[in-house]
Amino acid sequence: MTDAYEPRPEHKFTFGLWTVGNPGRDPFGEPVRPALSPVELVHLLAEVGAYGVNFHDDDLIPIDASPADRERIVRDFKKALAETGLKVPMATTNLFGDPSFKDGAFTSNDARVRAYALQKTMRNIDLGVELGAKVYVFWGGREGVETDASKDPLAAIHRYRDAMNFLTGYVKDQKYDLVFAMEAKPNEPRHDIYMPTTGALLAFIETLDHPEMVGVNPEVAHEHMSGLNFMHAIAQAWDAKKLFHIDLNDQAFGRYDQDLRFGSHSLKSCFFLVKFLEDVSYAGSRHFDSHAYRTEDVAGVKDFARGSMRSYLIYKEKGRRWNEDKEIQALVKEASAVPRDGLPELGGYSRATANALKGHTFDRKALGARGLKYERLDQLTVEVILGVR
Ligand code: DIG
Ligand code: MN
Ligand code: MN
Repeated sequence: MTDAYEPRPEHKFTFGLWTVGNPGRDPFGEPVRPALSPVELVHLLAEVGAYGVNFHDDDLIPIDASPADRERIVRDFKKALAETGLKVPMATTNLFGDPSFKDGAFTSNDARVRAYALQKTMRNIDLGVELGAKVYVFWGGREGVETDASKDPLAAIHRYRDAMNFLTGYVKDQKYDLVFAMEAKPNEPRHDIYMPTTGALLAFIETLDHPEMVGVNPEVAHEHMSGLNFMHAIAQAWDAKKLFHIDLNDQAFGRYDQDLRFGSHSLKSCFFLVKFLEDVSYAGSRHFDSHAYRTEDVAGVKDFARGSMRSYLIYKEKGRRWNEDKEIQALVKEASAVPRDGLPELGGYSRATANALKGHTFDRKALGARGLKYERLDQLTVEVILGVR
């Protein structure tokens, strides 16, 4: 069945090898699905209509692969990309799986681990660029503590900054066409992860040597874990010109990282997120960092991938309907259409404006008495989402 919600390359839907390749292991159970090879995963993503595939170094090349194995794997991966036309927009390093990173990578107390993390990252930056990546993601899943007795947070921040500065220096030295996107998460697997939110990362990025090379890769689930409004985080990143990538999925508030299929739980927040991305013409990848339920077989994994893209496109259509709904737009306009009351023109500071404002008489009671019709506006919004408008 083909309809308006079929994925096309211009939608830039991407998945990580680790998402559709997730075997269904969880803290309480063993894998339920066979391990698929990167080549099989590329063909699976092509079959469901994805635009691109992303990878951690270890997803593609096992950490203990021989040089000959590495060469064969990369050759076969490139062949599958050529056969399917799939792109590789993003790459990232697994600095969280191997036991050597158990106390962090860039922020580890062990200088040898910090150095190994730089080596591992540089090597995969090389491979990512070779495969066409233009964005390199940094998720500091192990950059944190179980006890603050173990690490001075200032030392951790300085080490993080040193690592990011070294790696932007490497990219400049190599003359790579590559930007970095840092991804926040408040906890899991560490008890507390440094720079826990997108907002915290936006502040950290400004302290780097080359902040122009570094943006953010916000993930729905990770802001939701902190009980935050994800679309607001995206808007702030967009305003700061730092939305270099995005991890789409879904998540119940206050739970462990569920990495649910996009749009499957928080319908209203996903609606406003997609509407925002489309309203501002976000041109980056729509990357799904999520996985199928543990109940699913490989056919179910394809359902998960198709559903992720289809839901995005349905929300996109709902956003268009909201933007074109005459009653909704009239209420939106009315909310800001207020009498001037002789109010001085606001804008940049001037002494004249300050004096006029200080001298102005406000009818505070009238300001507070005004009904804003947001109940009606939200009801109409919900009706668009539910498909009755
Ligand atoms: C977790 O949400 C992280 C890892 O999946 C990966 O390093 C990054 C890239 O999307 N997200
Ligand atoms: Mn996640
Ligand atoms: Mn992610």
